[in-house]
Amino acid sequence: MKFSRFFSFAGSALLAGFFAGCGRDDRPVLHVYNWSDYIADGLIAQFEEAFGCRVVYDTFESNEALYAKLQAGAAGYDVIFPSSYYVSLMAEQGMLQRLNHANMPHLKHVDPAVLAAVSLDKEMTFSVPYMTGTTGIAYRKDRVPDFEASWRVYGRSDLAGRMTFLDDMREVLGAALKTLGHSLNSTDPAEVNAAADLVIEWKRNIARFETVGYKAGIASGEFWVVQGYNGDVQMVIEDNEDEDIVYALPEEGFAIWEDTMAIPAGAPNVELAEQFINWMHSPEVAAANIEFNYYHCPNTAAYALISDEVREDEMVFVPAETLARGEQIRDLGEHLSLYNRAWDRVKSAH
Ligand code: SPD
Repeated sequence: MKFSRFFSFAGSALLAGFFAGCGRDDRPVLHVYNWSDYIADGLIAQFEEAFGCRVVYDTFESNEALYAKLQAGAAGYDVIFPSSYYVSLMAEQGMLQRLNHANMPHLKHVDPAVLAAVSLDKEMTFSVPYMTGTTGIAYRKDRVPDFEASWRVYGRSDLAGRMTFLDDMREVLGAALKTLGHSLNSTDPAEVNAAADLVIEWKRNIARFETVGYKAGIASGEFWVVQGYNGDVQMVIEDNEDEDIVYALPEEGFAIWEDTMAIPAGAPNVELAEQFINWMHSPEVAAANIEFNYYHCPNTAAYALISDEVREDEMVFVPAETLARGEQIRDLGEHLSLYNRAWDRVKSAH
């Protein structure tokens, strides 16, 4: 972690502690629930200052964890960041509020091309796009010089114990489905079960399912092959200035996804939540987030504000011909339980 990354969070925590310690912190509170490592340095402190509020920031590592926590009755979040394929499910179950666009003028900057091509909630009824990205394989070329861009690498017993998969059901089963030549949104029980069987076979070669620690693991050399999200891998490469780490998109195909911002039903502070989502799409803030996260935030006004280096980085702004080899993760509707059962089988297999 860069020093600045650490100090922005530490500074924010100290400020909150100072107010709390003096017993005179009557600022309104915004509760944000986001993925780890997913907002630029200092932005939370900037928002607190600009809106005279305090932000309580909590993180999760998978859509399943977010959904399960809210389903279990966790109340109190004002802004959450589900992937688009969970938005319709949550909306149908009354877990999300309709968004009032009149209170969010910066939504005019949301890139219409991305809304048309990638977003599932195209009218932004319940969610606003935050970042889009891909899921591929990062490997250490100093350790695996004969790497081939295929999910079949997970079958290599010579790399046993040096590989990780994300702890992300759709991503892992999706990789196996693509390897078997199927859609990663397949709802055919035979195909999904065959994918689970393949992951169980691969499981003997992986160290663990890991969504956060794989980044430090590949940087330190503990892991040599990891399934990862493009921006997270790029962050590891940049932070460690490590040219031996390479991101590859497997020949069989890969996942394309979009993470969004939404307001859960029962959010205590809707006004502040709307201000936060709106502010996240102000051009300067969106640009800061692209530069920090190395993901594509679909905000047309931000594109002119980012460095040429990032704008021309094909890991961040993935060319259309590359995206054409991927497949977007979609909502499975009633078939989600098929995947849940397959995933349970993968997790409990020895
Ligand atoms: N560090 C933030 C990573 C966010 C990844 N979200 C994508 C999930 C798609 N399954």
